[in-house]
Parts: sequence; C-alpha cells; structure tokens
Amino acid sequence: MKTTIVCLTVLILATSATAGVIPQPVLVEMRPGIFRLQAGTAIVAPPGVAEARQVAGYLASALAAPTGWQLKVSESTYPLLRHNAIVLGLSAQSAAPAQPEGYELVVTQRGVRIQSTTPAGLFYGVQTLLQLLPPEIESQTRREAGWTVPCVHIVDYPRFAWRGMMLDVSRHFFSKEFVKQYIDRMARYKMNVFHWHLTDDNGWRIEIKGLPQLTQVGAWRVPRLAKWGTREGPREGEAATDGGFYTQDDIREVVAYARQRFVTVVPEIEMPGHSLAALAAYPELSCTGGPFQVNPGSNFYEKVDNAFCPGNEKTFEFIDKVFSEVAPLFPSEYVHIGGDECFKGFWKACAKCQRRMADEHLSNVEELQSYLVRRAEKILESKGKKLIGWDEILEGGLAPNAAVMSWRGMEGGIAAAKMNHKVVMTPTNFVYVDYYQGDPSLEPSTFGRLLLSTCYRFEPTPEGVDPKLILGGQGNLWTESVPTPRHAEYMTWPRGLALAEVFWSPKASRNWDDFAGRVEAQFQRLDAAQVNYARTMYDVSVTAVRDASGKPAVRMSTELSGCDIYYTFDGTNPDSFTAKYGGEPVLIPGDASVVKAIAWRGGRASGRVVTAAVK
Ligand code: TNX
Repeated sequence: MKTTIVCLTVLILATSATAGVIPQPVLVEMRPGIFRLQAGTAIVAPPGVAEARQVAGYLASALAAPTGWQLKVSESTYPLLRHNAIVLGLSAQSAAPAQPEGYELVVTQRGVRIQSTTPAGLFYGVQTLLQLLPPEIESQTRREAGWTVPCVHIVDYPRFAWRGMMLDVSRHFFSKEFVKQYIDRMARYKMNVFHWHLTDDNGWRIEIKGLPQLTQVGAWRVPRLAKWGTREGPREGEAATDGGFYTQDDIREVVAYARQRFVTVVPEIEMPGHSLAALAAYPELSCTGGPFQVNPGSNFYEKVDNAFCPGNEKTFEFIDKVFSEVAPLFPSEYVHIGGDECFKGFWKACAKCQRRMADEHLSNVEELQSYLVRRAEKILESKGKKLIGWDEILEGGLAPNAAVMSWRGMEGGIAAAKMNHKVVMTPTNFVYVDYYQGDPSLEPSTFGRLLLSTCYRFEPTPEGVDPKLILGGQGNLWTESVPTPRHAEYMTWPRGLALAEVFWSPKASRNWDDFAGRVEAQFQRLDAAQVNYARTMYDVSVTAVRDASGKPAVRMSTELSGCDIYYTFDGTNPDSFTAKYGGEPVLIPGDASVVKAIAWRGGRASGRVVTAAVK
C-alpha cells in the first residue's frame, strides 16, 4: 500500500513536472525554484572525451540561435554542481548505471548537472533539458523569453535499444538537407535508428561507383502529379527529369551528422523485388531482359518484371559490388535487404530460375527467394555486416543469422523470435505513419488508417517471446503519397511523438490523457521550430455502425477526452447549438446523405468539421 502511494505521488509529480517532455522520463521529482540561463552560463564537459565535448558543443549551438548567446564550453572535472553552469559529467556510477543510454539530470537554482556513463546518455539529458526550457528555445532566430528551467531531479533510461524511424526516399526523393533535419528532429525525441529506404521501383538513390547506371538511369523518372498508383506510365521518348540521388560524400555527411546525434543510419537496399529502378539501369539482371523504365507511380505490379533473377550469377555479382560500396559507408551493424512483396511470377517462367531450383533442390519460389537472401547474408557477412529484412524473408526458410523487421502484423516477428532471431517490430496497424491520421475527407490522399491514439497503444513486446530478442520498434514513413518535406513532417508528427514514448518510456507510465497534454505543449515547440505537424487529434472520427435494432447508424468519437461532439444530418455546419452526441450510435434519419460533426473543447471548436457520406 505504502509503495503504491509513493509511486502514485511520483507519477503525479512527474506529470506536473514535465508538462511538456516527450518521451516521459522514468522518474521525475519536482523541486521548488528555477534555474535561470544567462549569457554568462558556462557549459562544462568532462576532459578528454571527444564525444562528450561534442555534446556540449551541440547544446551551445542549440541555445545560441534563440538566446543570441554564445555560451562558453570548457573541459573540466566537476563532478558536482558549479554555480551558473551546465555541467556534463561522465562517471561509472551514474544514477542509471545499468543503462548505457541513461542519464541523471539535476536542476537547482545554482546550476544544472547531467550525469551519465556514456556520451549518448549526456545527449539525452541535454534533450530533456532543452524541453524544460520555454518553447521559444526551438526557434532558429533570436527570441525574447525568460530562459528558465524548473528545478527538478530526473533519472531516465530507454526501454528499447532500437527506437527507429524509416524514411522512404525512393517513391519521392528528399534532399540530404531535409534528411538531416528529419534525423535531428527524431533525435530530439530520443530516437536512435534512422532506417533509410534507399532503393525501390521508383528510384535508386545511392551512388555506387562501380555501377554508375544505377544513379545515371535509376535515379530519374518522368514527372507526374496524379494520385499514386493511377499515374500514366512513361511515354515514348519522354525525358526522365524527376528524382535525385546521394553521392557517397552526401551519405558520409548524413551518417556523420546522425552520429553526432547518436543515431545509427541503417541503409536499405531492396531485393529481390521492388527493384525496377535497378533493372531500368541493368536489365540483364531480370528474368525477362527488359528494357525497363523507372516507375513514376503507375500501376505496373505483376505486369512488369521488377525482381532480380536468382537464377543468374550476375545478380550475385551485382549484390556483391553494391554491398562492397555500401558496407564501408555505414558504421551500422545491420544492412537491410528489403525482401518484401516480391512478385515471383516471372521466376516461374524463367529457365535460369528453374535450373537453379533443380540444382539447389528448391521446391518452390519462396525457397528460391530464401536462397537469394541466404547468399546475400553471406555476402554481407563477408563485409562485416549483419542482415535484417522484412518478414517475408521467413518464407522458404530464414537465413541463419538474419534479424527480422515484422511489418505484416507481429506474427513474423513472433515466429522469428521463437527461432531465436532478433526482431524489430513495425506492424502496419500501429506504426505506418504514411496512413491517414484523420478523416480521409479532410486529409491528403493516402491509404490505411492510423490514429495518433493507436500509435500510442503500440506494444512492441508480444506475450510469450523472450523480450531480449525484441530489439525495439520503428515508425515507417513510406512516401508514395508524400511528395514534399513539409508533408513528410506533417505525416510524422505528432505520431512520431507517440512512438518515441512507446520506445523509450516504461510501459507502466503510459497515460494517453497526460500524453495528449504533452503533445499540445510540443505543438508550441514544433511551431517555434517551424516543423509541420497534424492537428487531427482535434477532429471527430465518424464510423458507420448498426444500432441495437440493426438499422444503419453512426458512432462518433474524439481522440482527446473532455470534448463535446456536435453534429448535423442536414448538410449545415455543426456548432454548439446543433445536436450533441450522447455516446450511443445515432440512427441515420430519413433520406440524410451526410453527417457533419465537430468537436468542442473548453468552450470553443477544437478541430475541423468532418463530413462523412452516410448513403
Ligand atoms: C507496403 S511495408 C510496403 C511498401 C509500401 C507500403 C505502403 C513494406 C515492407 N512494403 O512498399 O510503401 O506498404 O504503406
């Protein structure tokens, strides 16, 4: 009983203390008073540790633009607080010793101390400190604000080691500047793996010096704007002007930038399917021989051959050449080889594939894919890397040391973990941030449905598997329907905030209402940072149901609690004078063709009018 009361008190304190901090820290004790940051505040790094010094430099530069102060960074062993200083300390006995990325943050009226056993922990302590400063601290230009931090004692460490975000740069190309911004933003929420989906049917984005056609041809497609999947294919003689790629210098620059933010960049090179851009460059690697063109978003699947031919030795020479150049560019332990959604129809009709299957005693095309993945694993291992792939790599037999990224639900991940393989959980229904986050009538066209509150309910560790094998989870931003950086931000935030908290914070501290309040606080910070985000959590969701007697009805809900919902069936815009939703399904009256609904909160409209067809 006593412990329950103590825990509750800590939780309540935590909630009020860190009104804005995401992800929620493990333990927060508010204390009276504030620390005031000033032009003369010093930043002190431990002596002789380059990475810690660099974290101090990161803090100084994060503070410089909004405050206009260039705080001095020095090196010194100050294990304790120093007056008017932010002291970063590395010690073997930090308050979170068992957790290499953990930290302890103490803010007093005299000064600030961040203590960790690793520079990564110092970096995360810095992120929490930044979030305790006013939202204007996110501004890139000088702002007037009281630069104060509440006095507090925080002990914090992550739940999962793999806290990822994936960005698909093939369906639409994103500049290296934007990729860096994306990494910077995820790192602020303590995410630490950037999965870079570099190749697909719609563009090959990484320079491979020994295979120049990959980027000369494979990085470019004809320009189109229509809805993805309905676009017209390339016309005869039409110039491929849309696209881009990263040179190896660009890649090194992004990797170094990520490293300074303790983010590991995991490259994905898709095979055997999703490879039309590569085949446009080297058609001899296909079963049918081409010629092929990089796809601009038309419906070509199963009609055009987009898989490497596993019957052809040249495919393996190609994979070897690509990995020889990819492996040294990325310090990551893992290289992702894709493996998803491979259409194997052309393999069935290919003499070389049939010969391979006979020679290797493979009884079906799934085993043929598995043959390719196993060889890819050997090639990667010869270059010092481990293989990770989408859960289809389980089909036909999992390569001996492969890790699995489970996207078609959790089942693939569970099966892999039961075979003692490592797993990253990325199920579509919880982490696909390319899906609609609000009512499709109000949102830019895409597929699926994934609300912020659903992301927040994600539980990466399933029952009945060894939790040690679940490395963590990851949000995936596929970009078929994401043509611009602003829209990539809009799709990522705030759902990325929910995922960041799922991946970092203790399961027991999850609390949707409290989180929603902190999301609102983060909106102010994202505004100051000029990062785009979606306010769909303020909208109503309308679902078609049947009432108790089986007649067509609608159910309405809001993600935020404390909202009232008002609606109409006559086509007029609802407000607090129209019918109020009572919680039970509402019968669709007479010949009504639409229902319109809006949420009100705190005496005013909180979101947009949602219009749903009811006919
Ligand atoms: C499935 S997830 C895919 C992607 C698409 C995505 C769209 C996965 C491994 N494959 O190629 O972009 O759905 O949501």
